[in-house]
Amino acid sequence: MGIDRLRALSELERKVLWLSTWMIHSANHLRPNADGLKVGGHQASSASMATIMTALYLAVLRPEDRVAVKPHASPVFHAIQYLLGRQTREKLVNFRGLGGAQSYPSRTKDGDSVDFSTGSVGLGVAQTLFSSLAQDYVRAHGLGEGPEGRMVALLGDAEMDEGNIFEALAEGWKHGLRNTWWVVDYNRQSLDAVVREGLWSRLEATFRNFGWDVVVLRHGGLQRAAFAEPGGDRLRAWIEACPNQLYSALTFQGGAAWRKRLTDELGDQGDVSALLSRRTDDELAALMGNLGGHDLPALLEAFEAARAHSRPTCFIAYTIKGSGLPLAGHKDNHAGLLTPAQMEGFRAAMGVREGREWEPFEGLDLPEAALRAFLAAVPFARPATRRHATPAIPVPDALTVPAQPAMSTQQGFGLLMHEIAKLDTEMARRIVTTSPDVTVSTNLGAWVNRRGLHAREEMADLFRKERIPSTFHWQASPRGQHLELGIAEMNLFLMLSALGLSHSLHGARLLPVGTLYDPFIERGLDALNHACYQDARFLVVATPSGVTLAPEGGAHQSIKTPLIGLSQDGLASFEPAFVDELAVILRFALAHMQRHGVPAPDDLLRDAAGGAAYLRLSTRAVEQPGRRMDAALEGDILAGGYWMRRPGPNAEAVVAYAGAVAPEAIAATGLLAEDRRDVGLLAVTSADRLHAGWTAAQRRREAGDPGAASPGAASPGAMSHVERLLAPLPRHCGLVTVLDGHPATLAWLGAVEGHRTRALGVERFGQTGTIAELYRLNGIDAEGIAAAAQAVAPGRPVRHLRRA
Ligand SMILES: Cc1ncc(C[n+]2csc(CCOP(=O)(O)OP(=O)(O)O)c2C)c(N)n1
Ligand SMILES: [Mg+2]
Repeated sequence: MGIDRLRALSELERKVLWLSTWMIHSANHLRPNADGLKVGGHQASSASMATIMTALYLAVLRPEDRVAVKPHASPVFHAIQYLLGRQTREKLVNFRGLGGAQSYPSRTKDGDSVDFSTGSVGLGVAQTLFSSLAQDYVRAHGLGEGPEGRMVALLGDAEMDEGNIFEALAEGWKHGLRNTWWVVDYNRQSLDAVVREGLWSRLEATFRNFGWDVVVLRHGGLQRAAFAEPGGDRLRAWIEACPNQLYSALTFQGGAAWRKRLTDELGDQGDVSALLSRRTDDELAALMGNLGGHDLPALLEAFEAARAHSRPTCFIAYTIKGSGLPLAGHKDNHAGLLTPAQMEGFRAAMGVREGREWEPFEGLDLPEAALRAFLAAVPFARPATRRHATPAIPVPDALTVPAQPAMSTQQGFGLLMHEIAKLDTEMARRIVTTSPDVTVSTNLGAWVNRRGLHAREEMADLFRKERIPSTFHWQASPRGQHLELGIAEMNLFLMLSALGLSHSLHGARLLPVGTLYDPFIERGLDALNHACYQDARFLVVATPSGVTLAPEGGAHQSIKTPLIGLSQDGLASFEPAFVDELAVILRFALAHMQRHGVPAPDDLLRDAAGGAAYLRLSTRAVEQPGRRMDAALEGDILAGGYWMRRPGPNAEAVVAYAGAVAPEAIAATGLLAEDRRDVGLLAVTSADRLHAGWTAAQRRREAGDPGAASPGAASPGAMSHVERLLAPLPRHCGLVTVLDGHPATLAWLGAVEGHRTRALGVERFGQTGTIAELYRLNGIDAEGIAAAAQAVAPGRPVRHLRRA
């Protein structure tokens, strides 16, 4: 048979440590540096995890497992993938360069071995928990195939300071979490500091309280053997009582310092003195550094034992930050780099010859052929689909628009979802809704009544059983399609991110729809950003929004979410005013989240690539337009806007509005039209898409695209939608933009064709009141809009103007 597994792993572990250290060194010291900026990379944080990750990737993990790697251990990850033939040398040489291996593992930019993008500490950790829940959801619905995978997070000990991890722990407990491993690189150092004494015994208790197994890997084999020697129990007691700071400091100082300290504190105890003097300084340093997280056999044994069950398990692996490097243990080592002289010493110690630094088997004590054979047989690298290509679920050409004379977009959303809930289609079955304790108040109640709550076990709605009247039936079963979450909005976005990657990670396409209050998007914003960064596919629907939620007051009013929608990459954002627009947009979103194509040059919005979507809705009932939908209008709504009242050739003023202020914009246009010619009213359904198209068209023209010319003269295909809308306006026409949100969202419209513009919106924390009062206060009522028009397009004063 092949070579001894442990020997091969320990040789490869050395190589992993070498390559990760060298990769960072090379990027910082050898690659030409045009900016004079430190390139960076974390040699100490990487070294800390070299053994753990070698054990996992080269022995323990199976192809069905999915992993979130501690962001600053990225070089270790790349080194391992390189050894497995899943990463190129060129990308390693270009670590942290354009197109090179990424600073932090990235799903979209590194190869398919990255399951979760990490970078913002805490998020990757929690995401594995939600991915495990997503995997259970998929299985409960009879989807997905092959063995269930473990969802594994490799985390730094200080990552536990991120509150979102605790929020996730609570949610996992509620949903009967399984198949989740968190492996803590317990080096007792963060970026700035040494971790507070005793913190982890509290965290350990927290894990156990939430039903996790906790496996502590404290001592390595060398230490355990020493403890068995006479006097060993004293040494063990000393090590276990040693404060984190002191252990780190002595580690940094090395064998002589260890000997002095141990001799001072334990040395007069006969046996212990003998135990110490049997070892050279180097051997003593090796002994004291031999913690559980650097001990391959201990790690392998612990991981393999946990494979036998599905209980969530937290491994606390004691490590030394910078283990094996001259920066080991130093409290300032987080961003520390080996000096060129230290690197020379390390190279010699690793037996790596000059010029052969990137060679995968250089300096190892086993024959290359044997190591190659070992790597070829690594279970993680078995041919298997790590990223599934899941076909899209058909979406109908149109959704049934509820017919009511006056509705809010929130109400319309609830009705549309109710209509979908009645369908017996694959799309209806694949939709999974989730909400952080605002299911009812965001109008998902009717959907949940029909489709049920999801839980691993049947759970009756006791109110229903007791015949207590209630509008809502909260019957839970494995077949249910709504995942009810606690209030934490971070969890909502992590859940959407997990569900929204299910097509790729678990081989089952889901259509996740999450609802929350618009202002609380900001509470989960980093998780939303991260979900988009790793190209998760979902729809988030937010109500109520803006000052339009009037009596709820300033604490619940969202001002800047439209700017989030405008600026968030990977998220197509809409703010419709009417329910027929919403129906078109909802249908689009369900299709958009399933697209994975390559955009053609004239696909300015890059729709072929697909993405997530965000709908900012309102609770304000507004009068609905009559039946009016056709293909052209649909196209305009999706491109971001349409003329609700087309301006004539001599237009003096145009009002452009988004969302719930539609009635005010319509009324203002009416006022203006009394005294002005050709007034126009532009309905903006997506500031985001109008803006994205505009900048993309400009960039195309600037890049000298032969099909593109200046907006005025260009072939229409080269123009963006907003340019086509605004180009016909005469130059002197004034523009007033208005929305219930930050005015900057639409202010840029004036820059498209150079029209003088006044941007209205909300800039200050709000008040409680009626809609009319609050709109007046913010100057976004009809009179405010008309007054603004008067300022940018002076003509005869408007007669009915209250404040002109
Ligand atoms: C949300 C967030 N805040 C801050 C940082 C900057 N940062 C990166 S690593 C780190 C310290 C991490 O310490 P630990 O988790 O113990 O990792 P290790 O000791 O293994 O380097 C910090 C503060 C970050 N990446 N993400
Ligand atoms: Mg740490």
